[in-house]
This record gives sequence, C-alpha cells and structure tokens, in this order.
Amino acid sequence: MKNLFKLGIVLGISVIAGGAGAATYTFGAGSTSSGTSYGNTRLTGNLTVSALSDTAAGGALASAYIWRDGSNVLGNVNQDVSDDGTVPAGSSPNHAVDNDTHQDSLLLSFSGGAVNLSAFSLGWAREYSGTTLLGNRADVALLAFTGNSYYDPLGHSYAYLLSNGWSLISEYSNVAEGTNRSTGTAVNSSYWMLAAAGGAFGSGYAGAPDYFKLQSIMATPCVPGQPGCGGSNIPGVPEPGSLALAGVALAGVYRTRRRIA
Ligand SMILES: [Ca+2]
Ligand SMILES: [Ca+2]
Ligand SMILES: [Ca+2]
Repeated sequence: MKNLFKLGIVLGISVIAGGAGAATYTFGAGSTSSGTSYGNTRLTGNLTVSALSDTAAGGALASAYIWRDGSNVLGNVNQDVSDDGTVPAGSSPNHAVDNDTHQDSLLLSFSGGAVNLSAFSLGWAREYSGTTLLGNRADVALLAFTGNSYYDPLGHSYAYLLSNGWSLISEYSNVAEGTNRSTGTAVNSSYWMLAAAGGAFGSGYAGAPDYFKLQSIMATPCVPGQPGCGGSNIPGVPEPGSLALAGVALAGVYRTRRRIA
C-alpha cells in the first residue's frame, strides 16, 4: 500500500488505496477531463468515465456530457436539449444522471485488468413523485460487461446490451446521498455502468424519477479464481515487487522530465 500511495503522489491521481488492494476513486483536482462537449471523459488513475443516454433513434445510446459540479461529483447532460438542457451546465436538475424522460448512465472503463466494483457513493441524490420530493435518495442500476469480446455500447439500446454480454448486477433502491453503498457483487470486469434505475433494468423507476451525481467508487483489482478473472480478463494484480519497480520507474521518469525542463 505504501508503494501504491507513492505511485498516487507521483502521478497526482485521485485514487486512495484502501485495504486488500481496494482503491477509492474520486473526481477532484487530481482527475483530468478530456473534451468540452458531448462525449467528453473524466480520467482518474486507471479509470475513465464517460456519459451515455438513450437519446438516439429507437432508444439507442448516444454520447452525453459529463457535468462536474463544484463538489467534484459527476452528472450527465444528455443530447436531448428539451430534456436535459445544453452543455456545459445543463438545466437543473437534469444535469444529474437521471431517468426523467431519458435514461442516463455513466460508463466506467478500467485499464490494466478487471476489477470488482465493491461500493459507490452518491454526492447528491433526489427522488421525486411529480413535484413532491420523496427524499435525498435515488434508485441506481449497476451493470457489468461479462461477455467475451467487448464492444462500444454507443448505438445500442440498454435492452440490447443486456442480451449481448452485459449483465445487470443489481438495482439498488433508495440509495441515500452521501453514504457508501456496497454493491454486494463478486463479479470482476473492466467495464461497468452506473445508471438511473428502471426502464430496461427493471422496476426501480416506478414512476418516481431518480437523479444522482456520482461522488466516488471503490474498486479492487481482480483476484484470480473469482468470477470474471479468467480468459481475456486476466487480472492486473501487481506483485508488491513489480509495484515497487513501477514506482521507481515512474520516479525516474519524473526526475528525467525535471532535468529536461
Ligand atoms: Ca441528465
Ligand atoms: Ca433527463
Ligand atoms: Ca425511482
């Protein structure tokens, strides 16, 4: 962990190593953004987040805009301007990940091997019935790619994804704002999706729209023998020795760059 911590400092990433290889990913100053319109991404450590919504013809997924507010939480402004507003800010409250009119999601892509997504936290959450606020909570769906050959989900409906390699891990109802929600799954994958619940995923919407902004996720590198750790998903679990070497190598790069500068 000590080396992981050093690695984080060297890279300036917003990943905090926890016990048993778990890392908490946040989206503050140490994370970086790419792009200023639909299809932009946010990178933190080995995690790239992008935004999707079913705004294309036939409910197919189109790219959306990751909106990050002053609390460093991630929302989603989709391409239906009459629904979610316009980039970059969107119209409140539809700059959240929501299932009001269209179903928004955040795609989580990990480089370097499969991970177990063990928990997530919403920095802001609302559920409404009409104009009545039911609570600072949201119903959330979690999906993982468990197929053999990954493909870009753009252009496909959520229902298509569920029949073609993606699995619904669970719907979590009434996830309270500001709490860490355990996913309870043993699945490992390099590709995960957090979506506003309901629609193709089940009953979580239940007529009461959900709105949330993602604060953090906790993920653990794949442990051999766990589901999703075989075949093409060979885990990227670094040995302590190789981590130390990586730290030394990165420190070397850093020094070299400083000398060049
Ligand atoms: Ca939205
Ligand atoms: Ca919406
Ligand atoms: Ca709901």
